[in-house]
Amino acid sequence: MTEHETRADAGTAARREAALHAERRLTDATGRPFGFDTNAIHAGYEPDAQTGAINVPIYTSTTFAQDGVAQLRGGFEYSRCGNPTVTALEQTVAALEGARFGRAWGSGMAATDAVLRVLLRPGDHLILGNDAYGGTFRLIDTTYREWGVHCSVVDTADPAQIAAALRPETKLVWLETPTNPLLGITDIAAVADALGEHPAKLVVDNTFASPYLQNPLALGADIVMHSTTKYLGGHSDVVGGVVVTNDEDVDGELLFLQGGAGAVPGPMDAYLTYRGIKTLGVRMDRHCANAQAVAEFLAGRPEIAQVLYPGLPDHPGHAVAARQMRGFGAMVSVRFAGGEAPALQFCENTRLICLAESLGGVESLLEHPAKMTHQSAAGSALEVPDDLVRISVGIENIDDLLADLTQALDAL
Ligand code: P1T
Repeated sequence: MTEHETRADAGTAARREAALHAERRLTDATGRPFGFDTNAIHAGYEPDAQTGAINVPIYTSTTFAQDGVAQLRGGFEYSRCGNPTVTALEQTVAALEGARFGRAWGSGMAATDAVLRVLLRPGDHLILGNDAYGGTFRLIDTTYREWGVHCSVVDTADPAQIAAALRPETKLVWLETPTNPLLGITDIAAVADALGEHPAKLVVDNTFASPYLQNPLALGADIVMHSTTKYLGGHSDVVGGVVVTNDEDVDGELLFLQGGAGAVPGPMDAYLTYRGIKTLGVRMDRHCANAQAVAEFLAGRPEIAQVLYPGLPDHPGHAVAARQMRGFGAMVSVRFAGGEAPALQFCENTRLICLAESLGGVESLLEHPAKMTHQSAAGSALEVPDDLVRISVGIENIDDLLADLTQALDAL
């Protein structure tokens, strides 16, 4: 949408934009599709025609000169409604998710809010997984509830529960897989089947997997949301969100909201995220290998009652994860045999692994969800146990990580 188009024009604008975003996955001269890493590096941007700049410039311009009244030179008018650096990010994530359309937002929560605002009206109903980021639950349980939206919370690992919760006014099913923070796994294709002909949209928050490990659109999801603050950015230095879809009507509404409500990223933030994505594949390989080693190590420690990691064969979602993911991710949660006290103490005992919220950066972090990221879910169906510690396993030397975990457990 451009600054002066009305909401009704947004569909037309979306179709024009579609040409920019369509079929972003690249092929070589013979038509052979390039692999993930090649797309991550090249899909969003070609060297600048004028200067040959290998990297997308950080277009700090708020506005763009017009060749005549309402005649846009390069498709850009005003940076709230479109910016070339932001477009490079959107095209890259769309390519990596196999989507026609991608829209970037100022945070993951802004992306979530945009999807909810596009799909829901007062009196509507949505279905939410019983384990999800606390901020997602909080937004639905406050702003959207006050707006007259009804929510059913179900275990999305059991698609029959979703089918049973569907109502005529259900507009969307929102799920995470793996979930935050309990690392539950949902069979995305089975949920898409359970929805059948029901018009509710299936939305997957793919933040924990990243597009390198899982592509929900190919499994039947309608919309994929990412907090790019995590693995896509990858360096804990930029907050952002992206929504991708093949649904032109949904994308038209998202495009309208970008310009109409304005929760878009700035060009510097978009660039940092875009830059991070170039190394997503190599980072995720190391993240996954380190996480598997951390999970196996923790499973052998007497202080730990349970390790929640889909890469462990005894995880209830292991078989589904092995089928729908290319790796098991790098989030590992543990429940302490001694309850909350050792869990809290452990969080303060690690030295290399930093006590902090967030995840997906190169550095390992850990946190206590019940008192930190998921505090707003206390007393709800999404409440998390107080003996739980969540670890975002980074890409440091694995011996150093295991040594830190060892000393932190030994000191309990
Ligand atoms: O923080 P933000 O970029 O706004 O993204 C929100 C969000 C959405 N979805 C998932 C699965 C998330 O994990 C998050 C953010 N999560 C944290 C900050 C956290 O520590 O869990």
